[in-house]
Amino acid sequence: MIEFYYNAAPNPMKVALLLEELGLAYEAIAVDTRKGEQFGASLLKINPNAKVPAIVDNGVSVFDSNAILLYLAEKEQRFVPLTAGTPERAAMLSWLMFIASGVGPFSGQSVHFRHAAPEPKAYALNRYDFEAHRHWKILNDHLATSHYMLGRDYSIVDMAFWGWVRMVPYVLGLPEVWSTYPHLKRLLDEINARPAAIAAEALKTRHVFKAELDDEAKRFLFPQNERLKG
Ligand SMILES: N[C@@H](CCC(=O)N[C@@H](CS)C(=O)NCC(=O)O)C(=O)O
Repeated sequence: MIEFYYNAAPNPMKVALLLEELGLAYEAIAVDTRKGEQFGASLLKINPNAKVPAIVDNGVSVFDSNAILLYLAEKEQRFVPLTAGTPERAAMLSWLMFIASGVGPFSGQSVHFRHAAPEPKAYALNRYDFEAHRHWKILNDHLATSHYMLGRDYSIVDMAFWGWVRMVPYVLGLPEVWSTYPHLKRLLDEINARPAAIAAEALKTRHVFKAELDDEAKRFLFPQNERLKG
């Protein structure tokens, strides 16, 4: 059985969706990052980056959400174009890495500076808000002419997209944002209706995660701030 180290944040949820889509047997192991559980020795052995998601599949450790998506999809030979050197495989790698290296990090920083950072933050918030919008607009424009991220076939790229697109109103601080990005919303709604997405969303109800972003949680999540204390 696959061990799945997770919390309810966007990157673990991508993997929860794929595990459900594949119908694989897995044990969901809650990692409460607001309590510092990501720094526990057992998780560090699996993911030296001290973050979720991570999996152990029959003794094989994999960390980083998009690496896990690719690993599981290739192993199961589903939801991924497999033939090297083809346009389909090239498009899959391009969009998967675009989400991994652009959409996720810029959206994450937009959340941080909008919702958590102390003042003054106008410069940083403007940079990350701008970049988050720019990345989401690229996806919205792509989805205007492509049903799924890779055309006609639902794939791990849509699952990587789903992890983050659920959060777009919070990421951009705009509850009404869907009128600007209707094609994002169209695919979000479609994926949300899939039984696997409903099961992935229900996962977090099995565990209790700390809700407060208090001083202790901030020390674990933003350890860099300790350097600013005199
Ligand atoms: N590149 C990693 C990022 C993972 C990541 O940032 N995970 C967050 C939850 S979405 C986390 O574990 N945060 C706890 C921390 O930063 O200490 C991935 O895609 O899996």
